[in-house]
Amino acid sequence: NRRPDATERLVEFAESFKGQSKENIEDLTWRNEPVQQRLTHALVRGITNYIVEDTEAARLEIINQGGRPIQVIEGPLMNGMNVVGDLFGSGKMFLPQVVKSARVMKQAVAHLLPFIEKDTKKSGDSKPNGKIVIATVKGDVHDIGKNIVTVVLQCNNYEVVNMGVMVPCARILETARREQADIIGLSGLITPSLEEMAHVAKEMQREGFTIPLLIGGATTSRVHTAVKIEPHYSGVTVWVPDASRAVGVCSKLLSQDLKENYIHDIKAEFEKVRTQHKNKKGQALMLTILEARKNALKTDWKNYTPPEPDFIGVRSLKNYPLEKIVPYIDWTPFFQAWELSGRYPEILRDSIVGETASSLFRDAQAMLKKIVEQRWLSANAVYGLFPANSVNSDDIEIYADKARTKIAMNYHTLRQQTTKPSGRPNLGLADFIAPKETGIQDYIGTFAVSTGFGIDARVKAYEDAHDDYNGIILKALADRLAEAFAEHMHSRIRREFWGYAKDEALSNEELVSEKYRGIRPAPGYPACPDHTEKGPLFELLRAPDNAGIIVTESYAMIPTAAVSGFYFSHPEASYFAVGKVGKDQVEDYAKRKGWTLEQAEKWLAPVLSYER
Ligand code: B12
Repeated sequence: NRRPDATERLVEFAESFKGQSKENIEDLTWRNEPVQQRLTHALVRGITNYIVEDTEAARLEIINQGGRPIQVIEGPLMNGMNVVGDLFGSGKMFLPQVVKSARVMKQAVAHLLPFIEKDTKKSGDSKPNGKIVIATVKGDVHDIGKNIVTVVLQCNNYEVVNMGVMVPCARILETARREQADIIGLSGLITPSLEEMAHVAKEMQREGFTIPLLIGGATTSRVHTAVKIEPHYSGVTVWVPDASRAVGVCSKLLSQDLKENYIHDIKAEFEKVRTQHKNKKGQALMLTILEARKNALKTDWKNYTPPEPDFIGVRSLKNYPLEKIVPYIDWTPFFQAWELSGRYPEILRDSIVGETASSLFRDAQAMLKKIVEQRWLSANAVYGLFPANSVNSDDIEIYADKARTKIAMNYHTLRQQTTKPSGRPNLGLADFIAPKETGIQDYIGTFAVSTGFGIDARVKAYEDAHDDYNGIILKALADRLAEAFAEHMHSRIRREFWGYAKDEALSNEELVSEKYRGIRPAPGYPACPDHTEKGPLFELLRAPDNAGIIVTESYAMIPTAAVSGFYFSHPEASYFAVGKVGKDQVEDYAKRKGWTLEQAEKWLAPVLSYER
């Protein structure tokens, strides 16, 4: 069995890092330095304890010299933030520290605001570097990345209007006009957002915008931006891979001296990317869908009896104990969210990012303890086990009853179509379910889990307290818990509910490296790139009623910290990427789904092997 003391071991492990960081030994000699040095020290080190006191001292100093409250920001605070910016820019400071610096800055500004407002003299001469309207596009609910970018830009004296998530195009453009924005920034995490970004670019063109458009978020790419977005907009479009680059990009785009050359270079680069992309396309060797189906995985169904689940139907678990989920957390992506690269736990001892990672990990552990003990978040799951058979090579009929007479869901899957080295199959998920004509009784599992209930009020409280650092930690922890919950439920499915691996005993490392029997592909992941399958999946599970999880029009799930998908039990079932698909498969898929070709091409846009 899994180690019952896993949580304790984790906490112990975290404890062992305590005291290693310099922050823990409170050296207060910096308190004797002049106010500018104290402010810089507090900003660089992310210390909020004395910030109001020091900001007030700086304000009095400036007022006594006949100055104005705004000058505290323009002078001492910006001097301190410039040091932060330089250290970050030169790789000597990392994202978690910068977000902590921002927290210090925001608290200082909050203290000054009433004085600035009262300051009767005109305060017009303070100018930010530029104004950016930033939003997660319609249908998408992810905002960790966008919020990190917002904080980093604000630290560098940009005014950012952060519009939140699921923002329709018209509102983004309206806001940009009203606010006289210098730049628009779009963020998106799931592939349907890519289409929405192209739509925004088209609308910007139609409405006569000329300001730069920034594109960012996990699913975006240089190639997609060059091929699918940039050609629609004659203003400049820039793809920004991470937060650390956002400042450099904005400052170049808004600099009178650098702008022209920079825009010229970007446009030339996109042109090159498009040409390369076009040439590469012709080279990919594709099979027809019929040939690909002939080369499906050959399974010896005659000598295989699929395991029968312990029950058939849907069950839900509400308010699931978080302490049972915590040991299943995969920590590596938590550090990735903060742009700290390296695997957990080695990252904590890394020579470059180790100290920052350890400090972040300590803060995360402390919050996780509160999340669990004080029930900050609650977790719901809904899961179902059903009789199933594959039909016509690529569809999976999921039956409502044991007699297999009533179809509860028709699960449509896609098949790899690129030519494989000899002996390697062209996989489709349907290969892992016994074909109907074999007469073999096979089964499939379905699930949706979320650990995001209750998060909004907590995040808002942090944001109201100008504490993005903890707000982002909380969201990232909720996401970790969602994945951990999916992992935990999958393990219970294998060991109990489906029960085909009753004796399984894997460590968390073994679970993370998928050493178990069976898979749990999620719509949107490479084995099943079509997000729309979440529609019938949610109906089958009655996920909104049974677990309180819903899907948006772009098939993003709310709460954000959610995962949904299917369970396959076959020993040969493996994770794979469908890759690019040909027009013949898209036409066939459209027919199976009852779609027009246009609809199919819209939803499968990221995997089309051809230009629409
Ligand atoms: C962590 C994670 C999650 C978390 C949520 C993440 C979050 N809150 O953002 C959880 C576990 C909840 C999750 C769930 C799902 N996920 Co997920 N997830 C990831 C993962 C592993 C990392 C993403 C991440 O957090 N990165 C860290 C953040 C900080 O980076 P970021 O958002 O990209 O932002 C940075 C930059 O992009 C940039 N940036 C971002 N926005 C902007 C905007 C501007 C203007 C600028 C300048 C820059 C900028 O700066 C940021 C900071 O550096 C990726 C895989 C990967 N390696 O990317 C998959 C991935 C994003 N997920 C994916 C999918 C499919 C899903 C699910 C749909 C799966 C499912 N069926 O359950 C669900 C959807 C959840 C929902 N509510 O709808 C796919 C999306 C691809 C696709 N086909 O759509 C990915 C790419 C995995 C994959 N390879 O297939 N996921």
